[in-house]
Amino acid sequence: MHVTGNTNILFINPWIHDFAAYDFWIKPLGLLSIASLLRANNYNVALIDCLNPLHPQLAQEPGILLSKRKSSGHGKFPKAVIPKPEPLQHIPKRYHRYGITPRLFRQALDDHPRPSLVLVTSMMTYWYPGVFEAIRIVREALPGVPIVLGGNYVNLCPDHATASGADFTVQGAGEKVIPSLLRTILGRGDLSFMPDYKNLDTYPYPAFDLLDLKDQVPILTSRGCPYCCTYCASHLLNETFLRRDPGKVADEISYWHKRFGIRHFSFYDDALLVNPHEMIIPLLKEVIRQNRDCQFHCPNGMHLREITPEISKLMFRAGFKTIRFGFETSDENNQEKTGGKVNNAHFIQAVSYLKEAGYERSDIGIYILCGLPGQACREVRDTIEYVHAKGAKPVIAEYSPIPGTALWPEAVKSSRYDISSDPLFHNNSLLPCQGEALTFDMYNDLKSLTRTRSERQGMRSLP
Ligand code: B12
Ligand code: SF4
Repeated sequence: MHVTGNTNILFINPWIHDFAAYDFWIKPLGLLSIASLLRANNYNVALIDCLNPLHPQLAQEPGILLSKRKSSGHGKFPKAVIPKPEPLQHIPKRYHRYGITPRLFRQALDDHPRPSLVLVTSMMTYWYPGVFEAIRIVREALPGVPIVLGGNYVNLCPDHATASGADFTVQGAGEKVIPSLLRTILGRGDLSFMPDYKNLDTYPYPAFDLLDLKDQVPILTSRGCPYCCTYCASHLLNETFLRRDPGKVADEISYWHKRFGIRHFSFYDDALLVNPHEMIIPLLKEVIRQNRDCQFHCPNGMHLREITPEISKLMFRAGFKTIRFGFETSDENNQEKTGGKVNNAHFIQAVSYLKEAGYERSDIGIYILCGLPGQACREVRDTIEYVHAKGAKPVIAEYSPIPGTALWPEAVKSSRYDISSDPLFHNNSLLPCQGEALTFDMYNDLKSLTRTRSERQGMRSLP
């Protein structure tokens, strides 16, 4: 096939199929970055967002549960109960499709001009059933149109992704692979505008205008991370640590604020605070100077070791509202063994600086990893207590095993599931690597311990 002229390309953000999913400032940033690059090259781009909570016909759809959104860019997705996939039948919880209904999806496919190409993204590895369902429906509705699948699931489970039903599964950053992809599929790959991969400031801003719900905009000031923690995939997804110019990041924030009145921004960086003089300090100063009445949210954990009195004060003044930090454990041996990104002294110091700057305990969310291979309940409980005692808010982050990480072989050995055969078992809500030392009863008690932040109320079963 050889296509010329203004070609239509349809982008699909697929459903999430899971036991639970919360829109914690989730937007399809990677997909919209590719869309804006193609638009800059005169392609006609359109998006069907299966997660769109604003679809005008949602309320009339049978079986859909709607929920109110929060005003600051997060909230519940619409959802419907669906049958569990066969390998998850034994789990005594309801399984959902989060987002619009398949009927509305088919209708959107009919309403769009027939595309020459469909590009589908993917995020968590264990969300692949929603991706497969979207591809199946596109195939039925648009016979003969090539479908390409990319994103994190493909990057982390490339072999498994070949069963997706897409014509091509593509690994790597979309911006890099797009020219050869267009050449292979459309016979047209010479893009007149191409960014310089080593300079993130040459990328066009993501095409957030394609989203119906513009309640918040995610910002990426960098790609990758200089650390290499044993449980994390960052180094598998990014070859190097690349950063933007902080002034250009501030320009992007003010662009979205002026264009759509956006007041809430979420940072998706793996390492926002690292080498603070290169990014966060100049960025915060510029945000304060611009004085735009915006709020900033960091749902992805930041580095405690980088927190200083100056950064704390600047964050507070700039409107950094949701702050979360990766601590993982108070066991210093394990901190060292898993990558050494933080120690207890960093944590204690950071909390005191943040409080001096004006943050309250309830603002300072500290992620604690739960369900690591061989991990005992005691370690998690001690960490919750430690975090609480030092004046911050413990937040449990259930471990999701990721192929290719240093911890993966141990995860495979320790899991009661065959996690290497089916990514459904990577689902963190299954606690796939938990063992006798951390049973589900203990886990439930740990959850209520974090909620009540009390050592004594109803905690008798905790060893
Ligand atoms: C931001 C983020 C979040 C956000 C939400 C992001 C979202 N949109 O869904 C929040 C904070 C909510 C989140 C939560 C979690 N996350 Co998270 N998250 C990330 C993070 C840091 C960045 C994702 C991102 O947007 N990157 C930037 C964009 C530009 O990249 P991208 O989407 O990959 O797109 C590029 C390519 O993939 C490709 N591409 C994408 N689509 C397509 C399509 C085509 C056709 C092509 C050709 C190419 C292509 O091109 C794009 C541009 O270069 C990643 C790590 C990372 N560095 O990627 C982890 C990551 C995805 N998360 C991870 C984990 C473990 C979690 C949690 C389970 C953590 C926990 N224990 O609680 C939760 C689970 C959430 C849930 N169950 O609801 C793991 C993956 C786990 C897995 N099994 O898949 C990752 C990889 C981090 C890690 N620790 O290693 N996360
Ligand atoms: S510091 Fe954070 S992002 Fe970087 S490798 Fe460790 S867990 Fe991953």
